[in-house]
Amino acid sequence: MKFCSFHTPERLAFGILENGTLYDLSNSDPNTFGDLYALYSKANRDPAKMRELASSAMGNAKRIPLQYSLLRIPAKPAEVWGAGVTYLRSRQARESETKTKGLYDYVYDATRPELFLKDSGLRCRGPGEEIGVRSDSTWTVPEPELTVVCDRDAKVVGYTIGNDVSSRDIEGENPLYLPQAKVYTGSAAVGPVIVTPDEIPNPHSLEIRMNIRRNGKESFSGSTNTSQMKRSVPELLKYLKQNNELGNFTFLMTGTSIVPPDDFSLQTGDEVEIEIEKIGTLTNPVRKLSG
Ligand code: DO4
Ligand code: MG
Repeated sequence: MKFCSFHTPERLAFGILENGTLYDLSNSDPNTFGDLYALYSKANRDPAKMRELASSAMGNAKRIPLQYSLLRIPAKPAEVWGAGVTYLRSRQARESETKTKGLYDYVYDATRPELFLKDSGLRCRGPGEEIGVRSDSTWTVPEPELTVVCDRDAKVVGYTIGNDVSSRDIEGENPLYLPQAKVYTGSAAVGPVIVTPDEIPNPHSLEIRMNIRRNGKESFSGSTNTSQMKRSVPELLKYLKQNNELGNFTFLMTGTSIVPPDDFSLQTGDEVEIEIEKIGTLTNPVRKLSG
């Protein structure tokens, strides 16, 4: 089941995307279906019960043909976390960009993964919304990442697509600048839907593709598969939840393995399209920030 949020002429609706149709569940019963959290609470935090409630409401739901521009962020993240250097390709890219050699080689092989707080819920964008490039960065790239949505016990609620937009020049200058390279206005995007785990029994075999368009033409494209990830989703969640209060719903980006060439940097007007098998496509325009 693919949960989503979308605009209707009346309000922001919550529902399901199935075969090109949006089912407006909140139209029938706003108490149960106001948003993903309302449904989750009504289902006593039981994912199977959530699906059961949602499927039984689909029959009476208002149906709207899908238009991508209607989609909004599928659920408000309590926080967005990132995992880093989970793929060999990321390790190579980080080691080549950094002045502090050896750190990323170390973390790739270490028992403890790299986890960082990407956003407290303020800076994360949904489908179609602008992602940012810092005004003081000359080398900024998108990072297409399978993103896990979990509850406060780190139980998986679903999967979505994440873009961990990052300033490679700032992190490359000094690893202690990581928060500035990773956390700023429009530095994250997630969506367009949250897919329940029954549709993705194995998150470690999903194709990921990224396309960047500039002036109407493809300027970069690349692909990978989550089977290349060194860490597992349960392993990352285990570290995320240890001695750490989590909110409903915490989004965890699981790391990148698609890296554009070193002379590529995002600029205003670019459009980043990330597709993950069984989830869909997340598209965001880019804007260089001022100030
Ligand atoms: O250490 C930097 C983080 C790397 C990252 O975000 C990734 O591998 O996806
Ligand atoms: Mg990343």
